[in-house]
Amino acid sequence: MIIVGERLNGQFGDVEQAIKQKDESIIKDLVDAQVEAGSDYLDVNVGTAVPSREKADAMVWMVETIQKFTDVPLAIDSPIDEVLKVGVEACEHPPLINSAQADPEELNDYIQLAMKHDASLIALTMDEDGVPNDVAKRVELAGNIVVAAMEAGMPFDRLFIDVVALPVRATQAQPGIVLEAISQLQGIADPSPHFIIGLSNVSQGAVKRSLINRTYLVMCMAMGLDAAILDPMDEELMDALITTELLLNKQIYSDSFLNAYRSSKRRG
Ligand code: THG
Repeated sequence: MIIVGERLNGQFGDVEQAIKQKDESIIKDLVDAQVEAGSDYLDVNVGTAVPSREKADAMVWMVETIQKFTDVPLAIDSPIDEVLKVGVEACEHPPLINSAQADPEELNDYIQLAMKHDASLIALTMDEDGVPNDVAKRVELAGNIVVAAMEAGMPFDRLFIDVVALPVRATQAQPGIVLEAISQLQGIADPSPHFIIGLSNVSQGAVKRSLINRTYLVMCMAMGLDAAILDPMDEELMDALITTELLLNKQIYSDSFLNAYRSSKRRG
């Protein structure tokens, strides 16, 4: 499982404060904890901590600050073209670009950006009409994404298709639709692209968030999800993730399988 740590996001009060006050110690603590917990990438999103015209500067500050404390690659997360591009430029290691929508122009622009930086790319199965309500449209958009990557010569192991998880509290049929889309997309290309979601979206506004998140993660992994943006500091969530990998025969069983996975992920 490819783990993208979600916590360096200005949506969270502590990170919002860090951005506003340029407080490096808050950033360092979240970097250390997420790296220790096994993150393969750290998502970087300025959220709404600063007004739009200051978001590009805030992104560069976050990227430069995080890189003082870790070599783990970053997932540069912004819907604003300029903020995303300055974030990618500031990266010392090839990042994960988060994200492109499936409209041909934006998709091709971001595929080129990824190729230029040896980066990976998250492409969303949504377009100018928004997030599709059904499985068929998500699968169709994923097809467009795969064709665009193929035509640009982008290796599929650097392509992450995001089937876009939505809050169960708002639209109760959506989690099942996402599961079905993940299932139908297995085998779309060989070698396969990765399949990713922003896991915490599913529990937004709900109670028992951690329980909802870990239950849904297990279901998605059973369908073929192999990457997720999540809170790696949620220990019960990580236990469920590791146990699911074991039950899917992706980890060797030993009595210490939880510890074995955690030490195999730990960086020096
Ligand atoms: N796909 C991709 N990128 C993404 C998402 C996605 N990036 C952002 C988001 N979705 C994933 N990250 C988060 C981060 C925080 C929350 C959800 C997803 C979250 N925040 C709290 C809330 O909204 O209730 C607020 C913070 C708090 O708890 O104080 O849940 O889908 N490619």
